[in-house]
Amino acid sequence: MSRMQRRDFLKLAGCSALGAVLFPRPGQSADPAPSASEKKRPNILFLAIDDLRDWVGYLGNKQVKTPNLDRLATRGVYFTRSFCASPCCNPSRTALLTGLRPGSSGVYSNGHDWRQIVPEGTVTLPLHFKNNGYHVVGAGKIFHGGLLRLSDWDGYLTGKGLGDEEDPVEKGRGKDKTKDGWDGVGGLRWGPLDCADKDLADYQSVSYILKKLGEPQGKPFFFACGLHKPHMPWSVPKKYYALYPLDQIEMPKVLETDLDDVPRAGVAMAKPDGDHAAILKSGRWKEAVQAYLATISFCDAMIGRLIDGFDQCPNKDNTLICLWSDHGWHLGEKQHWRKFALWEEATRAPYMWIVPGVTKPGGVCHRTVDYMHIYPTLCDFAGLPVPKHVEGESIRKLLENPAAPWDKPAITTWQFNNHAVRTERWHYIRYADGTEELYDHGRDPLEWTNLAQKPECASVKADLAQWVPKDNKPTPAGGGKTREQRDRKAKKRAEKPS
Ligand SMILES: [Ca+2]
Repeated sequence: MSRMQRRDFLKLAGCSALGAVLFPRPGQSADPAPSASEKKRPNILFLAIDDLRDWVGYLGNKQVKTPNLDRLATRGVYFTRSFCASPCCNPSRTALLTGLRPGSSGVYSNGHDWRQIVPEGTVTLPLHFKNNGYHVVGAGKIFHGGLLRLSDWDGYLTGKGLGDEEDPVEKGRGKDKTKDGWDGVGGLRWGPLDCADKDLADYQSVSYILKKLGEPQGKPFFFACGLHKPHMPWSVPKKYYALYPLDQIEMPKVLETDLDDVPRAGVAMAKPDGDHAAILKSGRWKEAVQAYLATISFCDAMIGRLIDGFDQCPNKDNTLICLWSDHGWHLGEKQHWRKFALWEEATRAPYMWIVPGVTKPGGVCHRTVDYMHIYPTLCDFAGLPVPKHVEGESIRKLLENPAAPWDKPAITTWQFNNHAVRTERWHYIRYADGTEELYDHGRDPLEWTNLAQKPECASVKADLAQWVPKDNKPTPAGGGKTREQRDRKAKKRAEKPS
């Protein structure tokens, strides 16, 4: 950047304090090569989406309408084989944000309070950036609901429904079906709402981050915006439902006998007698698919607002964007609904990076990555040391050149000692009881035929099994409940007349 460009940038930024970061102070060396501490560090816009599976236009889904995610994806590098560390909100986010895989932290489910469980000295991603001179601000769902630690942040948009509460009060989220405008089958909740976008919490999270982006910055910033949708309830303004007329919904391709070659441990995860049986009985499968699609498009509209606002932000040219969804979602494939399983639908999720000066527009990476690489990659770009406890490694080379060699599989863990290993061709699953599944994505992208028992696949399996995490902490005591949940339960019990 020339001196003139720097001056223009500062003027645009409306920020004299930033000069302290960019330029030597009087008395400091006039050497044009800045020292490490003076180097301009990139700002970070960290975007988390909840429960968005691979149903986005840019990954090839033909019916979903995601024009904003699609246009953002063209600006940098998007991944076609990106996988969560765990197919469940809390363990996925805890792994990504602490740098510890579920087996290393012992955080396996939504009830496990990471704040009580992770080893002492574990520094979260936001805290690490806060400790190293970044202005760290968040909104919405970054950590799983109720498990936010405010002291890790310089600022956070708090309040009911805005990321720090498990049960937000917003339209369509309440507990009363008639009054709160939702419908559904069993625990699957949805319904078109007669309200505006701004009545939903995600809208407020985006507005808050946009406001922050417009403010003068004295430090490099780390702004995190976590969108709740398309997490259930799939209750969004009715205009999003209107995008998907019921008679035009394309249903997921499902093989009725798909579970026949899945071991018992996998069938137990699928729970075919649960949500799927209820959906079949109700005859409302298509409506559920429509509702999920509508909610994705609402999420996409929020991403659109964010991009449009970001493009007006004075720091845009020195701000990298990292966008991820915490895991995928089943809509009846393998007679399974929701996440909570190790198959492709539950583990694959949208993931992209736009890094000024590093990624080139139109980059597509087909390498297998999981989210353990996010923490060290952000440290890499910010010039920060990577804390010792952080697993994973920087994917800078894939962002510079999406075709660069990469020999790491993506690894996903669900509950104690059940793991999936995904390479560009193979998907290997090993359950805690030792039973296995193996799918050849070269021939079977829908994972219908389990090859694990084929003698000719023994060596492939052995290669993949080497990647299965070996040291896995036991499930924490306490019935899988957070401390607050346990306290509440104990209080209730004490109040009960004997
Ligand atoms: Ca099958």
